[in-house]
Amino acid sequence: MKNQEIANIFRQIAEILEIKGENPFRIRAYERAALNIESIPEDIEVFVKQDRLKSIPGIGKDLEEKIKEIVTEGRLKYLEELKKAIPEGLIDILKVPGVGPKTAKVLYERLGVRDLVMLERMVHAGRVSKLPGMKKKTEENIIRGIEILKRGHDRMDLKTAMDAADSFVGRLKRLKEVKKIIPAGSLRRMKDTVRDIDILVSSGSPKKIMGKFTTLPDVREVLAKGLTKSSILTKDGIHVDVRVIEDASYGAALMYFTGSKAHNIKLRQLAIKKGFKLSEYGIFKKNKKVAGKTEKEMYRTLGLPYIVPELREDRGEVEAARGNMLPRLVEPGDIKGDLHVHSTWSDGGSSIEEVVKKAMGMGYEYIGITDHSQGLKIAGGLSKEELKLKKKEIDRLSKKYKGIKILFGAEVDIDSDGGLDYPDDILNQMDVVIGAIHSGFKQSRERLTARIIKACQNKYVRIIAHPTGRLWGARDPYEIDLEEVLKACMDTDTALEINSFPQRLDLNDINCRMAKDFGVKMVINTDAHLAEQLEMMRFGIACARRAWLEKKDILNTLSLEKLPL
Ligand code: DGT
Ligand code: CA
Repeated sequence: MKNQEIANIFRQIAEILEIKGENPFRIRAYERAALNIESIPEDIEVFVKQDRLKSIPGIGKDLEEKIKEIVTEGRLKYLEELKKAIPEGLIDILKVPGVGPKTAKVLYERLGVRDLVMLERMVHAGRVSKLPGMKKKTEENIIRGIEILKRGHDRMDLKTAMDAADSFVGRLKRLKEVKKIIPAGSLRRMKDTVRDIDILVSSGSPKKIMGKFTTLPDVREVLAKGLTKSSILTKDGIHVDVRVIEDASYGAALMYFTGSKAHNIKLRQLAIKKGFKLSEYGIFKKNKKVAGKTEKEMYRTLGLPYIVPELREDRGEVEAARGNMLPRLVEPGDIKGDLHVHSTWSDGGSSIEEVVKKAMGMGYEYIGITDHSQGLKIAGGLSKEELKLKKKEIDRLSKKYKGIKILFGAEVDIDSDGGLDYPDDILNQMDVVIGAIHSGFKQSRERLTARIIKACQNKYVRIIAHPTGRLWGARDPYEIDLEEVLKACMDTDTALEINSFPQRLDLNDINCRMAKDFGVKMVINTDAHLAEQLEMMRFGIACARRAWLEKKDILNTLSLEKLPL
């Protein structure tokens, strides 16, 4: 949890510096450090102890000191001083997507807007568009931005939920009274965003469990404490419920609280048809319990094979199960490599060698080193000369590490008209070329669609990265006509990425399922900016499984010789 705390502090610093109009590179440095820190799977305190902070991308001497101060003191003096320089509520206003520091300043100076509540009042009263330099469109954007912000607060990304759940499960497990413990709900279904965490415990001593749970150190507030169910808010504002269930009905409860609600309703209807009654306590025939201890037993009693949690959304899984037509979902062991990884050559924090070692540790056959292209200066994009040097380095490492194929590639920026940031005679030297949009998100749907289609038509582009550009809590997806893009992918043999970064998970499950229906191949990539982040693959796999994808639907389950790059 420390990682998130530090990331939040760095983000706040970036925001205040932004209002103060400081050097954009300095601001970006804090933002980048925040993003990297929150996506490290390990606890940052381990890095402090082992004196490895500088191995994190973007952490130099200065930020190293700051992290140490936060870890040891629990606060950062620099941030406290910065905060004094501006009105408090202005920081919240900056969180509205589409409101930059300049706008925030004008709103404050001309309308006295000091917080979100006032901002909302002013935009709805039409006062903002009357200000010099502001258009009706700005006002509409702010209204939409406030909506995004509110939604972002409502739910968290999957990794945040998983980390929080793991921490509670880890602590509660130590009680000998706990027989079984599993986080259920949307988290168990591996949904990309999660509203709250529902933990189920099987135990004969609920009182002991409730006592422990409600007094754990991460608890900020106990919302309810009952005999078998309690709810708390963590220090990060995450809502966690724990329910204690008897072992005899653990399977029934797990099924019920895993959901989804729609899946449960479907099962209940099926149970009724078969003359049963289904509830969170079990399956009953004329008031006699016939199943309940395990989920497998529950499904079997309903005449169904086991349905994995990722599929339980009432998107045809119950029908498929009845017909024995459930897909054989892709599994972590099927993945043979990661085709989208950054290194220190652009904005990554690990050297190519570190990435290669990590990839070998994961048992991969190949690894694509795809740094940013020249136009993306802020992310350290590579010039043509630097590309040559990078190629040399890859050749050197290829001789040293024979157990893995290191693919020379790039994440090439797609410009505002669909052109690519490197000419064809450079692209043709690469093993893997990924096209990606990093700017012009506000263009019309037609234009954005046309840009992607044009990139697909370039014969060297084999993959489109994070196709809709969404960043959870920060940016809605940009609008594209997915059907048109899918058609273009089919015509040009281009694959679409499932970006495994928890804030992205893009394409999402629903869009991936549509891609599968079209016959478009997907690639599950991590977009790692640090060797450890290759572990994010599991989130992308979860997304693929929720989309019913099988091994054959995914390019990077193919061995190197079969890879159509
Ligand atoms: P979320 O919004 O990310 O927390 O999503 P869930 O699916 O975790 O939803 P939540 O926490 O409201 O409830 C957990 C599970 O409990 C849900 O997936 C299914 C079950 N459940 C909750 N309310 C109902 C209900 O009214 N009917 C049925 N059949 N199941 C319910
Ligand atoms: Ca939930």
